[in-house]
Amino acid sequence: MFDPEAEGQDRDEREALQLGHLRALVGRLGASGNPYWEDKLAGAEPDDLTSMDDLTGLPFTVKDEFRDTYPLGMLAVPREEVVRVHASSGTSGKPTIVAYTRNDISVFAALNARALVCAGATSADTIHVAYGYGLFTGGLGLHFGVEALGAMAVPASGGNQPLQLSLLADLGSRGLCATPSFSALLAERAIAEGTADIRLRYGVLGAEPWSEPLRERIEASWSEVTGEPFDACDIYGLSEVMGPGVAAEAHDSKGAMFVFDDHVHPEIVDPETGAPVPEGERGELVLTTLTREAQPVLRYRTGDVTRFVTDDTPCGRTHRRIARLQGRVDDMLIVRGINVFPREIETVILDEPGLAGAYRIVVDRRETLVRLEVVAETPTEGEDRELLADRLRHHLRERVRVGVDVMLVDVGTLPVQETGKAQRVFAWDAGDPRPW
Ligand code: DLL
Repeated sequence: MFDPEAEGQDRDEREALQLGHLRALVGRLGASGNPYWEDKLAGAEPDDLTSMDDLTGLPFTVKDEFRDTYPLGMLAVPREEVVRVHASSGTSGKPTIVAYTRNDISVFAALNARALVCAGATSADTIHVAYGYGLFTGGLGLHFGVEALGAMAVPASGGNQPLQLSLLADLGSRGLCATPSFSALLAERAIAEGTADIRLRYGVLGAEPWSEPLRERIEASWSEVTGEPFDACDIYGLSEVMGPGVAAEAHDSKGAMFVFDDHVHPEIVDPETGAPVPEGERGELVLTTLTREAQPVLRYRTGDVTRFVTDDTPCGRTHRRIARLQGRVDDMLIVRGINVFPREIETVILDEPGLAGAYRIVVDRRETLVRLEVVAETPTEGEDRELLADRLRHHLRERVRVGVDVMLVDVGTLPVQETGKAQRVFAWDAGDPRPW
């Protein structure tokens, strides 16, 4: 562990700590002099909070509030105390700006250091950071985490695969921080080119949804490159709350992530009603920043779908765990009344050995009745390709419970995406060309 005292803290003690932080937060927000916070708190006082359950008496925060107060209307400290901003690229309109005080940056770094250690990092390691550097929180977030750990950071950022592979080999990096899709691309290229001397042992992979079969594929590919085992571990976070390092998976208890809940408190609610879901059921993750100074959020609706997991873990960390993310409330596809998560489709595609791995999901909305199509690359040809398409159609129907059309194309047909989050789902509206 990076911070054994905090990460292994007794649960009752942690709850007392959380409550203390929450009360202090409400006190600070009330005294901030910012009308946004006065409205939000609607007179709530620290003394109203006697247990963490009382948090549910406070209102939710939604993404639009960042837009409405753009750029810095949610600040809870004087502007002079802000030492950095990041921004998330929203799909339309202005980006969301997030601000940090010096202390926020040091917590951000420490939580990323925890996430790195969860994946197997030590202070002696060289760690290659291939998340984008800049306004995106991924590059600088993990970078400061590597430095807080005392390891050596290689700030490679995204793109330029040949340079990335030679740096990985020359500097002997043991850790790779990247999106899962970019990590898969790099590993496949290293295999194709027979790059020697890569010594990677673990990945800290996140920023986009990824399935278990993609994990298996990434682990097997890097193992093929290095001849040693590789742990691909998940890391979760979002700009509005801080960036990466909100939650992370440990290499010895994969499948669920520890939420660093001494700083960020998780709830899981029914996305329709906002009420807490019964323990262990799937719902929308809601996060409260307990210690953030510059721009805290109270009960932020992440839009991400997960559930609490209570299995025992061998490492001694006592944080609450959440299942790896299922998808987003808003990118859940509703096809002929059935809810479909793109990740379930990915699971079927990557489980099929005849496919090359690259794929797109097309939501064809040209007619009233929405049609779902999977376009996937395969090296097979002729009759074998027909058989493969039939098998895939059958497995998709079994898994997602709606008919999915399948179109198989030659390897190299779909455009390769080297930077940013992988885009897998494309809408096809009337009048548009085919979306690739
Ligand atoms: O993606 C922060 C980050 C950087 C996380 C590097 C992990 C690694 P945003 O750009 O604000 O921040 O996007 C946040 O991305 O609400 C999720 O929908 C999605 N997301 C992030 N991590 C994961 C993950 C960064 N591990 C949004 N699995 C979130 C699935 C993820 N989805």
